[in-house]
Amino acid sequence: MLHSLLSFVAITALLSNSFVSAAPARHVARDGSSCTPDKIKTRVDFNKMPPDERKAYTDAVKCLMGKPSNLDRAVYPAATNRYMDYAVIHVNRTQYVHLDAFFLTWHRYFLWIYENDLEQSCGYCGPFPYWDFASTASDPRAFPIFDGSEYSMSGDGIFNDTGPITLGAELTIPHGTGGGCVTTGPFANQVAPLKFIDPSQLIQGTLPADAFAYNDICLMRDLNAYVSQTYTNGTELVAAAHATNASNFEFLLNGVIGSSSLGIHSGAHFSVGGQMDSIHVSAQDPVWYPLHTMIDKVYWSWQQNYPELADQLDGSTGTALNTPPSDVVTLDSTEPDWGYFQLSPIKVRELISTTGGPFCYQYDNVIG
Ligand SMILES: [Cu+2]
Repeated sequence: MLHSLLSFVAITALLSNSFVSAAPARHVARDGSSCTPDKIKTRVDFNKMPPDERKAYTDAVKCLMGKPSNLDRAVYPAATNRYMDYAVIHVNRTQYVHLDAFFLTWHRYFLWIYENDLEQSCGYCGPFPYWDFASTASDPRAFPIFDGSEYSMSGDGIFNDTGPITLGAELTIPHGTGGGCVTTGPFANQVAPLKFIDPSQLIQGTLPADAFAYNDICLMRDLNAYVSQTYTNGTELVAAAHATNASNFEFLLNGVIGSSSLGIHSGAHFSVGGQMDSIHVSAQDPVWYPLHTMIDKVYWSWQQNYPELADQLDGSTGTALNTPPSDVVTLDSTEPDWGYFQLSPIKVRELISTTGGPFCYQYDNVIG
């Protein structure tokens, strides 16, 4: 155990250094004080966007995939382009920003950086979409987002029935309708070079030694209506948007890892399958962004419904399952970094409001 902890510290230090030496980002955070009604941006449901707007969004994502990486390819062979830089940074910070008190605000800012990058690097000027996975819970394949057309986020993986999927000692789910490579839509035959990292890695607190190696693996999906009907339906989302406090909210979102209590967040991931089944490497699938924007919408809705609870944290620490042990996170804690996209340290309290600090956005409606 000591050995693995030490190597984890060493790997982390090595990675942090190479982030610092990478080229600076072009992204400039906005001044929250200037977030006036005429400047605020509104995020919308992908399925309700007109087809040409959906395509403009996926075109911008593909544009990012065509931009060079700013990471050191010797350290991060999987960072094949700027889009993959985000996925690599997400893997690198996974232990610090999941199943802990940084989860909601760290991801909120990660999405904001990505949204701004689509604008500034790829000229995207449409709205930033979320995937309302409650509205598609009956059967995700039946909606525009996964219909596999050029106006979708690509479809299901090709069918490969490998039997029921074991997600933990207490949880096995039926196989979905895919299981193989994604071969339709804008992201057909995309390579997802970060190999699968098992969520149980969070319990050890380490990354595999070859976590950032390049692998010639296709993007895979296994859309799963059983999972969406069970874990991401409208009742579950309304309950979360009306959680009585931050720890109850966190429980409804994230459940208990390894148990049959999956929660909305993991439920949404497992309803897509493939790389999305890995907390670490899931950001390789472009649908990760609309999915996490929906998680942020649930968070925003809860904050809107209960303004008096909006800046409450759940009392947990700054590491997944408190591994390695860390301090309880407060509003004055400094967020784990976002690699080279971060220009200066940011405190949790700066990321609580979507119309303060660096942010200036809202959602088209409140859940609840
Ligand atoms: Cu994440």
